[in-house]
Amino acid sequence: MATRKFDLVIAANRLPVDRVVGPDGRNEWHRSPGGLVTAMDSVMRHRDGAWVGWAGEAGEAPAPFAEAGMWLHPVPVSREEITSYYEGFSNETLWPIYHDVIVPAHFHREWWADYRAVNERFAEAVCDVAAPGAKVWIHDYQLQLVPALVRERRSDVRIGWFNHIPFPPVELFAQLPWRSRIIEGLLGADYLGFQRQADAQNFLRAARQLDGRTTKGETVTTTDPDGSVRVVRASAVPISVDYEGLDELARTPAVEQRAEQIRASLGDPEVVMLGVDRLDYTKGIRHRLKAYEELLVDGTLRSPEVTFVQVATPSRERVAAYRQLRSEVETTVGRINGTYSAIGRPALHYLHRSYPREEMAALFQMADVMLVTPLRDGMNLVAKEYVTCRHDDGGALVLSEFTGAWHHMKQAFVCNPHDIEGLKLTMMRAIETDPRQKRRQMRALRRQVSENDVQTWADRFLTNLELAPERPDRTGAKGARP
Ligand code: GDG
Repeated sequence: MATRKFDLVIAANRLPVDRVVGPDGRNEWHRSPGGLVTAMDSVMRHRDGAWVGWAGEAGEAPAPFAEAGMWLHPVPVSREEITSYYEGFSNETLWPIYHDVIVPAHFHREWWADYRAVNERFAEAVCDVAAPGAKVWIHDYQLQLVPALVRERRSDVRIGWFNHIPFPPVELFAQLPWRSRIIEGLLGADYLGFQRQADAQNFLRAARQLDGRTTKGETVTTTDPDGSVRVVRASAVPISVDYEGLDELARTPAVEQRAEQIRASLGDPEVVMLGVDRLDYTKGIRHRLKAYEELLVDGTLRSPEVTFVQVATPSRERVAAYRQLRSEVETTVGRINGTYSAIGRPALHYLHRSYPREEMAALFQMADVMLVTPLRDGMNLVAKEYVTCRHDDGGALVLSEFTGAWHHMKQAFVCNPHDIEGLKLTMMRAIETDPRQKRRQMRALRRQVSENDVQTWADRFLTNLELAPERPDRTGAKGARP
């Protein structure tokens, strides 16, 4: 059977679904967790396109199939490559470097070799499904070589790349032994999108300082292997949430009742604080718990009048730094509960599992204070989801200034999570500020997110891709557009 071709092709490390074997032994596909999938799933439901990605299991890939209105094209990744390309180079080399080296980065040449090999495989799969002149939208740090690899094979397609995580300052990026190869890989694109302007600038600076490229404003000039000169644009397009869909879900009677039920099952405390994160060292969970514990120790907060619910979705459990984090978090949870809980009334509810969307919406709705305290985060969708679910204008958002979200959610209670005293004061302000003032802040936050939702983000990205500087110009002059 001939491969189907599409005018829009998405490539991301993971497909948006996980295989679950149903009770009748047949394959069922359930939505996989994480920020990228949450965002792109709603974008792709409004567009006819193909999604190229890994299906999440080692070895042979399932045949391409249609699911949830999309054409899914699985790319095989072997067991060794899961260790080297995914857990190794993506999550132990790039992830720490791109997040301020919160934990040390590890460099291994074998990991790099497999990263390259898997990127080649993704590029081939993209070329298989891309129609002539298609738009190819590549996602994230796992696929930074794909733009150039696609261009080598297909000069007819338009290539864009979006980074969901921060792009590091040049001093950190410079540590990467393969930094020039990564810059080269990315410059295969026509357009590069980043969460913050600072990320785009970091990239431009790296291209100039480390690789001697000419940059001007938001553009870099590059020469392709065939000698043609192109201009690549790098700018900020901040991601957002499906405001309409989530707002609608949060207003359903089932979700509203569930929110009341959760609150009642917590013993109707005066204040419920909530954290929702993948269990990742970038999310500042330890800092948040430390601040909460100190507020209990000094008697500023008392359990059971106040309680804290922390959902910590399991993540990257085979990577040592994540296992270490889990063990530290769980020790702290045990200590806090051992000291401050009453029978049947824990001071801290720690939930190491994932929940359906409806349950998340109910949790957001019942929480008086949402704690979003990352040490570094590309955007943080949880902050935007929380305000989207607060159609009652209730609640208060504590937001770290080290998230991309902070740049346009300045009406939140802003914190520096490294400053534990400051974090404690901000948590108390979020609890004690006059409710009318808090409602004003929440209304402003909701307006901001509703006017800049995920569809706006996707439209902006695709328009930027469309308008990106023109095709190769063999005279050596810069492209047609700035
Ligand atoms: C990366 C960047 C950037 C979490 N637990 C459950 C669940 N989730 C959902 C949340 C949210 C998503 O996962 C997490 O998104 P974040 O943005 O908070 O974080 P990352 O996974 O690190 O995402 C990040 C993002 O990409 C998008 O560009 O914002 O900076 O690191 O949507 O609600 N969803 C469900 N059950 C859970 O238990 N249903």
